[in-house]
Amino acid sequence: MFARYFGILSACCDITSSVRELALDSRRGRQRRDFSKHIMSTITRFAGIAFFFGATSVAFGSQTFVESFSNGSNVGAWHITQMGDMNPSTGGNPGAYIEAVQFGGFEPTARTTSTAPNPFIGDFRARDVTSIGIDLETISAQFGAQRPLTLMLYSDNGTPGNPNDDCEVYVPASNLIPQIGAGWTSIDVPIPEQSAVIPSGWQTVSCAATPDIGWNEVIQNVTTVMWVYGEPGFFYPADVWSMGMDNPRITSELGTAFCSGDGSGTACPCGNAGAAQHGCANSVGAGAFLDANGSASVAANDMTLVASGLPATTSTLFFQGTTQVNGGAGTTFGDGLRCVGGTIVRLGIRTASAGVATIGPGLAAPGGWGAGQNVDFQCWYRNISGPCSSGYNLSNGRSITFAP
Ligand SMILES: [Ca+2]
Ligand SMILES: [Ca+2]
Repeated sequence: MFARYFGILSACCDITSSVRELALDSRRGRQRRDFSKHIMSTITRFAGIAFFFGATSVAFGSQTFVESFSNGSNVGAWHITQMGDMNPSTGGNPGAYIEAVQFGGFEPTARTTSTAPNPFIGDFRARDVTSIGIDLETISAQFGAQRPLTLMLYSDNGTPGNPNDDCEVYVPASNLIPQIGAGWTSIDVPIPEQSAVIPSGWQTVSCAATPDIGWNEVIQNVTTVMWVYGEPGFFYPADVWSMGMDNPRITSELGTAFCSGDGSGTACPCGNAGAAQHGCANSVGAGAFLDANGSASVAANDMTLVASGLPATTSTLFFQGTTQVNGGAGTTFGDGLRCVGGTIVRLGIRTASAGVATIGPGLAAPGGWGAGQNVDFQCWYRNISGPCSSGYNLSNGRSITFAP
């Protein structure tokens, strides 16, 4: 039965191609502080960075870039005091880290200083950035500090020579900065980058336009990331600090969802629209979601495909193609949309467990990917009691451009 349906699938040939590429758009920034507003607290603390590296995680498709500072590496040019920073090889979390000792200041800040394209800055919305994190340690201070940590995203708004249109958004932590002698503290903040309005708990600083416009400006063109010891709008006494930073990190979705049953493309066959980025609704909810974990590296060959929102124990066929059907909008097929066309490769059939099916890693050989190649993925699954009574449905598509 699978083969029969898949025969229909692979026989279809409405082909257009849409290659999506990440665009890192960064420009030279200028630091400016003009804090004026009180704030709320929404930073979410996870147990630690192990959260992001859990190989068995299936709920969050993602890739995380981490700067460990080993062997002198410092992507993004992270600094605390810039000129006075050191790079010890031990004592970090673990290994090497950035340390600044006995420096005076009101609000110590760990920040990126490179405006050349790098993983920490750019268009967070286009890249589907989902969280930013860091490990911080307060080694010593004269007075100590009872103040929150704040994540700030700064944009020069595309005009590095004109500070008048610069804009910042920030969200403070509910927790305080790492206390003296408490060791390393890991903090991760979700980034609601798809929100069209400024998310709850976030504020803007110095933006010329409304907070919603400022949010959209910054999130699509971040030129500096800052972790600030303090809360905007408050005054703090100068102190003499020793502190360290390690593992600044940024997590984004792997690949780009397309051909979703959420109304953004072709309408679902029987009015069964799904949730944002998901496939069309099925018998158990708002559609299946195809995501990817691992990396887009062909050499690492560690990408896995994860389909969630499936009927509990359904059979799921993962497949790939070379083109996106109907310009990426898809065409109706069964209870869902057919998204992937061109040269089809079946990657395998998996039985879902609790509505989740996973395939990979090790897919590079069967998939035949090469560096620079864009591949489109989708999954097809049985849904006997589905809303349109065809007996089967599909996930959203996911487009991934592979790297060496
Ligand atoms: Ca380290
Ligand atoms: Ca500017």
